[in-house]
Amino acid sequence: MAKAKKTKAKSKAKPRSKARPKKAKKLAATATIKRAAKKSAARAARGALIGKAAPVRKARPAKDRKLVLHGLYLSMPACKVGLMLSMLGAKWDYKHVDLRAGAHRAPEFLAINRFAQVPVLRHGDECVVQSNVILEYLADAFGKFGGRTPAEKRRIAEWLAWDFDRMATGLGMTRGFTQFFKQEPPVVAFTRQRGEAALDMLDRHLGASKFVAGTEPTIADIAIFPWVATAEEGGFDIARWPNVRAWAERFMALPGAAHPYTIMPKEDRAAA
Ligand SMILES: N[C@@H](CCC(=O)N[C@@H](CS)C(=O)NCC(=O)O)C(=O)O
Repeated sequence: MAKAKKTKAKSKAKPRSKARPKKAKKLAATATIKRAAKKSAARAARGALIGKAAPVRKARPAKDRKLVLHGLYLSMPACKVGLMLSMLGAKWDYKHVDLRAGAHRAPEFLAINRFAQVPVLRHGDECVVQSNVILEYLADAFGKFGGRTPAEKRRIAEWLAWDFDRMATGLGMTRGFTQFFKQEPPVVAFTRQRGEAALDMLDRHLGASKFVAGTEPTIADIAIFPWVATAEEGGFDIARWPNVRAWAERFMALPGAAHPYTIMPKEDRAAA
């Protein structure tokens, strides 16, 4: 009889343990999460009661955090960042990214830039991508070239948006199609016309403004300058736009400013 009971108990227990593991695991996990949440809420409450705030780590000053630019000297978006670093007087390491060899599609590069493009800027623990976003980031971090008032910052942001809309697709693409990726003539004619229209607009504006966003140089100038400095490689003769040319000369005279190819290393470099 006892044996029969045991067998019955066994046969009952078996299907239950077979059917439940997933559900049981889920329930156990939920219980663990709930317990952890309760514990941390209690900890926070205790801290609040005795006036203890969670410890806040003070960030080191921007100039003391290591800067590493991942780029390619032929890439004007990367050159914008090199130019900014140079004008900030910052020390920066440089990592050459060989786009032709597909280095930007390697898993370790994708881990720092999901868009698989140069530039990437590492600044201490931060990793920033998209050239104009990097310029804004650096202007904030170093308190230079970013404008002072909300109105100035907004004006600069307008120019940064225009820069990518017209300078990159006009001057940048025409240079790219002329030098690196040959395209059919109608495609090049389209981007060339776009570049010329952008230079017409910029020339009118610079006839009445010392720098792009006003009387002082800002990241708007830093974003636009590399396209103008290399415009000739796309077949644009900047002499046709005298105000742009005069502005480029004014810009080049600023401390740390130079032609992008002078500033950008061609291989890996550690800060001096
Ligand atoms: N909007 C991006 C554009 C960057 C970009 O176009 N980078 C090019 C080099 S100029 C690149 O990495 N191309 C590789 C690819 O797209 O496969 C930025 O401003 O950073």
